[in-house]
Amino acid sequence: MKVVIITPTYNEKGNIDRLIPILENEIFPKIKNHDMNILVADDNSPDGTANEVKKLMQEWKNLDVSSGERHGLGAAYVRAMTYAVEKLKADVMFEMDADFQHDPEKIPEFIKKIDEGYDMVIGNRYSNGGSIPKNWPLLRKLFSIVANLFVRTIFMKFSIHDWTGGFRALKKEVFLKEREELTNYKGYIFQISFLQKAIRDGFKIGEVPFHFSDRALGRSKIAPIGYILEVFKFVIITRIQEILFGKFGKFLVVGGTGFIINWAVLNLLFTKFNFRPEIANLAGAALAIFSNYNLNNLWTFEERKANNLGSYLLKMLQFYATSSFGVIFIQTGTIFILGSIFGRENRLLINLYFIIGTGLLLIWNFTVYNKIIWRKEPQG
Ligand SMILES: Nc1nc2c(ncn2[C@@H]2O[C@H](COP(=O)(O)OP(=O)(O)OP(=O)(O)O)[C@@H](O)[C@H]2O)c(=O)[nH]1
Ligand SMILES: [Mg+2]
Repeated sequence: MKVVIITPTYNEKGNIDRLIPILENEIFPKIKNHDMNILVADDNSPDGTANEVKKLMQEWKNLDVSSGERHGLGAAYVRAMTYAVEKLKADVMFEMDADFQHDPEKIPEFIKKIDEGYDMVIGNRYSNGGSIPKNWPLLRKLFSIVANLFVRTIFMKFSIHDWTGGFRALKKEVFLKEREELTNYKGYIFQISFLQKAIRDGFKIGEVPFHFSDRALGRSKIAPIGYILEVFKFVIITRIQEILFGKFGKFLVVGGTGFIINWAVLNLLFTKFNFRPEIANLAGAALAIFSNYNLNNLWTFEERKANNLGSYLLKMLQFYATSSFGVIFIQTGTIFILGSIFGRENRLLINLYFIIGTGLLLIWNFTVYNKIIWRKEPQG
């Protein structure tokens, strides 16, 4: 397997001078079964980092540099990973900072995880023995921890602890699949975005805990306030899109078609066939629930749909029961409770109760559909 360690640099001359010999002389000899290489992703650093690398390239044939204009960390990674895959024929790539915050001694552990079948392996600073620098100011520690907790919570992905770090190993397939979209994330946000897309597409993610040291030499390139805002915006927007264009969005569309069916049948039976409106509505609602059930089964929960007649009928029974319970106890119950507290005189208030009740009904229905009727079967 050809492994390329990509290290992005902007004015890291003093660090890269030390990092390369350490990798070449101390780390690579320990890794016997893989072809180890280094690619420095430099953005025309004014301190001459690239020239330094070129000098070292005369000594080591497995060392290369990808130079370009500075458009941010993410842009540098996309450029260098493209070079690594297309020119160097890499099978596996590493992301690793040049400033010794990422302990090179950990590289074999990442490779072991890749060998075990993980597609992307994430360095983890927040659990199982991973840590951040003790001497960091409290505010920086707090930000680092809170930001990662925030991402995990909003994405509801608690099993992955470190979203913002840049010590990672990944198979080339992960990069090739996500490359197109990643060109939109040019700065540090590249890291969260890459991981989120890899998870979304079902790649297998592993973690390696490590101690994140303080920067050895040189200056930090990150602009904290801008980055915090970017993280916040990315995570919130991505989550809303996931919800609206995911199962919940489909569920809402199905609900909308049910509403139209209910309304159309009520009007048809009432005006053309002289049914009593109550009976016409019950017929419309029953048909709407039937249609909702089938659309949810075939579309919203497509990959968990009933696979035989027994399960189709059982799910349908559960669906009718859930829907009726929701309308009677959740939606109507909300209107009753709010009416008892705030009064029933005002039409505007009644409509407000209806909207709140319907909102709760939607949450109730979706939760039962998702967690009970069409629950994910445990894997394995
Ligand atoms: N090519 C390139 N590399 C960059 C850019 N910005 C940062 N880097 C490199 O990316 C790595 C991480 O950046 P750092 O500035 O160390 O960010 P940080 O680790 O969050 O901050 P510190 O803890 O202060 O070091 C370093 O090796 C930087 O030289 C960039 O725009 N282009
Ligand atoms: Mg750093």
